[in-house]
Amino acid sequence: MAVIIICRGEDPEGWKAALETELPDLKFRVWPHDAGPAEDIDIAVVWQPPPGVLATFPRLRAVLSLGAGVEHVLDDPGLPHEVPVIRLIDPGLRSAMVEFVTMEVLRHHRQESAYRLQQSRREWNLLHQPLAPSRHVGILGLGYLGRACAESLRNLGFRVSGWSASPKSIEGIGTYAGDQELFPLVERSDILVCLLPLTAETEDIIDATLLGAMPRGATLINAGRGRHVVEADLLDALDSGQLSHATLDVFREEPLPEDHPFWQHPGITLFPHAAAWALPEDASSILAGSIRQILAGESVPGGVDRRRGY
Ligand code: NDP
Ligand code: OXD
Repeated sequence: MAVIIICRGEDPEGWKAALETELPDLKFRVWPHDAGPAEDIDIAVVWQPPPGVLATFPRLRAVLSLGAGVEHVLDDPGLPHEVPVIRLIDPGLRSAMVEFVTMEVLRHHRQESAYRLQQSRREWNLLHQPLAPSRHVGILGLGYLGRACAESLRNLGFRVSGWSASPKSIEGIGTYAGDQELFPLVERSDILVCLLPLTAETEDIIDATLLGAMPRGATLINAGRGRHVVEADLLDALDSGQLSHATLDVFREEPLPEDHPFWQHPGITLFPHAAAWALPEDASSILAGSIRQILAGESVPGGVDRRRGY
């Protein structure tokens, strides 16, 4: 019985050491150099596993994502059908996302880019500054992360609304659900935050039609996935003044290619997928709890509905 750690662009040895401390009686392996016999593997802990690798473990009982998003697992055409996929529900990652979204909403709200431009020109000029209650923030996705961000912004006094697949009721937050209620939310969002999972329904959701429905001069914060945004439509919206600014943390191709127009665009603030990530020292106890439950045949929080895609 063993757990294999398969992660690209992450620190597999750091995860291994942290998980060994939590579960000293279990064997942990690191793919590919220390994978051992494939038939030993019961559980895979993964971030962006190469397509086809998970299919090579004949006794696999569960796949645990090292992130909240799971499209990096579900996109694998060889993923065994019957094996449960579990997304990470990590309070540390949630706190980091709340920090990131709050920081960027405040930066847009307080006109940070305009003041930095003025500074570069040695201009001393006070800009009209509305207060938070006159600014409407819309959040696409009211799940584990989106809801916490919505509540943080509500507590700062912003008018906050959120959009989800199923109806919700959250104190002090306007709630919208389903395809018919997307545009009523978008039309009133001075600042729109995307915290959706990437699924067949949400891919390319931020396109010319959606951007055109936002109030003129609005801003976008995308911390969901790059494939939520139609890049050419976003550039058009920024160049025409329909959008005044966009903060982008995630991209269709990561790392963002060196010659990509986003790098130099004055209307874009860019982060290298840095909004929130799971840390071995925080998240290993959560993963260890899930591993224990799986091995005991119990149900585990964060189970993914493969039909929905999240
Ligand atoms: P959850 O699964 O908890 O929440 C997803 C939310 O999106 C739910 O409210 C869900 O609605 C809603 N949703 C999904 N599909 C639709 C749809 N078709 N129409 C309307 N609403 C929809 O996910 P998390 O909050 O944990 O994470 C969200 C995403 O954030 C991740 O999938 C990942 O892509 C991204 N992320 C990015 C990070 C970064 O560093 N940039 C870090 C971590 C995550 P309902 O509640 O009704 O199911
Ligand atoms: C995640 C991420 O999905 O870091 O957790 O993007």
